[in-house]
Amino acid sequence: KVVRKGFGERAGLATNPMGKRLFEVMEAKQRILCVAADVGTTTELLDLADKIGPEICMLKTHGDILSDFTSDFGSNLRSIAERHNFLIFEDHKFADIGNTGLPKERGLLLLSEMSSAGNLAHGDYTAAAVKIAEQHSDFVIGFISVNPASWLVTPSPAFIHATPGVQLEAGGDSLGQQYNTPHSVINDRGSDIIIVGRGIIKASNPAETAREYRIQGWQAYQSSLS
Ligand code: BMP
Repeated sequence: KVVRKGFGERAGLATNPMGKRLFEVMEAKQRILCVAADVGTTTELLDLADKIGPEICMLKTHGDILSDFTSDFGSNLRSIAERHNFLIFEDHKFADIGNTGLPKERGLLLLSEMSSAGNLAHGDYTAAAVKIAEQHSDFVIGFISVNPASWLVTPSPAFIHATPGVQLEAGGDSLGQQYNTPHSVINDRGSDIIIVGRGIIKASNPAETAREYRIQGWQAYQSSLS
């Protein structure tokens, strides 16, 4: 079991403004839930964002799977995010030369581990990701990780950990995704944010189900503080 500092205290330790804001939103809203909005159209995404907005600290998007991406989509999503006070995380598995990735008041979640079976992001790769984060803490706000408690001896409270592969029951899908429960992700694996896609977006009532994940997530966080 990992015992941690609270998000309010960690907000004061983050160097990147976006990382600081994320901790502040989590503390103020009492939310550690991020929904992976993997839907096919902008209308579905905006509708989902508005419905689940109150339950989340962050919404994760894959802009490139939207079939009807339009220029006003970004501003529409941003106004929903402002209304419900959540951050937007575009999940781009971004890898390019430095010049293409210059930060614009943004923060990066470095992929240190993956949730899919047989992936290659472990061992030396994960250790190198930690070093890169430490060297670039002005831009890197934390990690996408699966079991940080297993490789971080002394986790830096300034970095946030967000974990995909979360459902209310452990299991998997037919393509290698592996699921752990909110309690296990936060209490045993030492993460801070649960990222939930299909567990919520495929539910018959996504808003109601998001509420359930939100409650379980926050309870798990609170028990990790004592
Ligand atoms: P789901 O809960 O439906 O399995 O979705 C998980 C989400 O997290 C997807 O958007 C996927 O792209 C993302 N993700 C993941 O599942 N594993 C990783 O290692 C990294 C990810 O970004």
